[in-house]
Amino acid sequence: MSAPEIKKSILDHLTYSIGRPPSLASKQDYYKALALTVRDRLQQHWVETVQAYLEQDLKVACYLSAEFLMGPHLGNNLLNLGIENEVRQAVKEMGCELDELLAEEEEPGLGNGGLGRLAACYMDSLATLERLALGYGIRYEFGIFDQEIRDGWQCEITDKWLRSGNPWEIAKPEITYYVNFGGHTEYYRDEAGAERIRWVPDRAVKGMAYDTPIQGYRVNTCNTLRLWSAEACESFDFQAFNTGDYYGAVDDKVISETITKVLYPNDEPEIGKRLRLLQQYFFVSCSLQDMLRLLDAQGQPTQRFPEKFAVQLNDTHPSIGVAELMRLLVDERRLSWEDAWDITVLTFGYTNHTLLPEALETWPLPLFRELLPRHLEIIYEINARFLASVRETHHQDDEHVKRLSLIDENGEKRIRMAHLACVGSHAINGVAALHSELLKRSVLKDFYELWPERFNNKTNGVTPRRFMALANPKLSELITRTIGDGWITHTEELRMLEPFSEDAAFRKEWRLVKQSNKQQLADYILKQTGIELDPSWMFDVQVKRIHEYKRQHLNILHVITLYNRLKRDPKLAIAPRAFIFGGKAAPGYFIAKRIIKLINAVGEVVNNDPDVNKKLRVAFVPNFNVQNGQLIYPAADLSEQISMAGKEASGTGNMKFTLNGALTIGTLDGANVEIRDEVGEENFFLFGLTTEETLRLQQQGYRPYAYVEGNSELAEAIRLIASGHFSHGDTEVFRPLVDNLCQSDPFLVFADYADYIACQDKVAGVWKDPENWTRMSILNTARAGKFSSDRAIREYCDEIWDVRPVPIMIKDKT
Ligand code: GL2
Repeated sequence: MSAPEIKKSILDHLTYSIGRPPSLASKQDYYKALALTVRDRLQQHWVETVQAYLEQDLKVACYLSAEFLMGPHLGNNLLNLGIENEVRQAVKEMGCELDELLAEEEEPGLGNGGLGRLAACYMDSLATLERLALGYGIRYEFGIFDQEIRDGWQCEITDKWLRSGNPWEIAKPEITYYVNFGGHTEYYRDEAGAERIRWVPDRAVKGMAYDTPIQGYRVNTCNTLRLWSAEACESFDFQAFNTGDYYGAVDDKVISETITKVLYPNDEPEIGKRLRLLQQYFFVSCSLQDMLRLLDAQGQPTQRFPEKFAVQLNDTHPSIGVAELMRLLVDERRLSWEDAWDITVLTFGYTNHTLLPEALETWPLPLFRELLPRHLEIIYEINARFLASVRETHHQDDEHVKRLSLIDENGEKRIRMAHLACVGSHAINGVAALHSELLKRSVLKDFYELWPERFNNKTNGVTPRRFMALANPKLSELITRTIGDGWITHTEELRMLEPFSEDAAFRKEWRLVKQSNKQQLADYILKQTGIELDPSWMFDVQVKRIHEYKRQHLNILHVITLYNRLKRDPKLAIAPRAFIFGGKAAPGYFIAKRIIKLINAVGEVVNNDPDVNKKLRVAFVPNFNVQNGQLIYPAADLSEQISMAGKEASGTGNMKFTLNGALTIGTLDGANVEIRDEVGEENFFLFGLTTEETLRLQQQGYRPYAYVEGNSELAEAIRLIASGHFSHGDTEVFRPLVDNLCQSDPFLVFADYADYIACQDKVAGVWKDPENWTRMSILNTARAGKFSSDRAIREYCDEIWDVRPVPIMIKDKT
């Protein structure tokens, strides 16, 4: 597509789609007209991709996820189509700057963090690797809240991402499904006289599809992200309307539409809310009905379902799908239980994303019975057959059987969704080597002993398109100029950079790129916070959700330690550092919100104290999201991956930093272990207890206060926080945090403090030798190829889904 063609299309869209003469058009209008221009192009690829699916007997990967954290579409689509230069020129001729139009896009924040962003990276890789795929999820009207910082505290602002419309999606009112809730079940006799069960629901909502095209990088494959939006079945209950109950009549509509209103903003812990279960069932039912419709449309028998669809459960959130597919096959399609079960298990794969016990989803039985009475019966039946087979073939004792059961009978009875997912899937995986091993040893041990062959590891990955080529154009240009552009789709080629780590001229260019990225971030931070950062300082960055296990408070204890050292001796020669934090806390997470307040409070004191602020600064970047993440990862020197060992399933931010040449200070947790293996232990700053050591320490009876007594720097830091030094004399505000650490410290912050500080001192030493630091930085990028989502998706496709590449030909390029 040439610049003149693009220009013409933008003008056409201004006139015909938006209805504004160019002289009156705002930046937002231009952005939309450009987005529609790009979308037209995607649609051509999309039609050909769908055509290929219809003409050939192909298998599709269906990724079921309650979250898709896509990030802005425009920049990514221009990159993947390879038309950025033409577009830049076209809009310039119309008096616009492309960067200004890019800034007009509201980020679709339909996810909380790593899990939702992983789904988005996987969609990018599936299309780029030319694998047919459908992403199925929820079109939340309000995504993750916008975070503002007021007086150091997090404030949550409703995310109205749809307020100016969404040019990337296409509403498909013809693709709708009914989803039932509530009511009861009853026996009846079918035409042949056989006794069957039917569900008599007392409510229904309609799910409508909104499709977003997902374009692969420089290929013709364009897949679909299909998000479901809930609507009332009828606008009014006319019965109620006619009898004068107007408000009662709209009530049903209001309740139905509530289902997809808002994303639950909790990153990990279980919430157990009724509306959340409704959301899960709603999108899963729509998605499975959609697959069955596609199967029928191709004239395929139901038995072929697993040959046509590989359905991946992104955590347990969609795991009700196991019971729903059984219901659709047995009740609606009248398959035998045995046939339906074979189909179900062959179809599903389950990815576990967390070991945190409080995050493992369970639903109270009464709630389940009230909303999904038929599914409860089906789960009972699955459980009865499963436990009978366990008793029979594995001779398990009662205790064992109890532990395996889909129903937790300790206290209030609850359905264990992870167990349902395990029983209903032929493949079960963790998201990093360590995590997959720990799964087998802890939460899923009994299932591993039963079916070791179902367990496997799929280490996470991130897309190098968005997180390198798009986010870090300068580094990408340097790399491409040096080793060619093959790395964008074959990140293992980054290895070719290794010898250049010994080339002083190359190192200088590498440093200049980093410097320029840091300047850009410093400008952004100044604008957002008023805090000035010097790009020649070390940028020490921790961005991720705020959670105790991720230990942002360990990081801030290091800041306070350096502050104390400088206060004691203002002439102390320490390497100047900017500590940059970012991340949202779940609105109801009391301690996490106090950690944000502490970071800002320490920042206020440090940044305003002339004794220290020439060597230390602290900035909290508000509203960490995909968009500003793209500014942050390329500007980091040091990546903080300091979770307590055994708690972070994988992490994916760690990979984004490494690919962009940051060095990591980290524990042996999640994918850090593999990052260190790849980049070499000499290029990684390791500290902290191992998983085994944390378990041992906690078993022995951990006494956090002993560590305070044994370490004067730690004692001083804690004393300062407690004394109100960072809170204008207020000794109450941080008391819950201090008490929690001193009395229980569930994530072993104190136990790891001394080793962390020693390691940070080592970091500071290495930083003093810029040539060596740069050498290490280059080697980090060069050896991080494994962490591309392309590698991860190839493994899923080859080892779990059996989904092959299908090159798409464009027949009629007009
Ligand atoms: C998470 C894990 O915490 C994180 O370590 C992992 O990288 C991602 C993706 O696999 O999944 N699990 C989870 O519930 N959330 C995550 O980010 N929210």
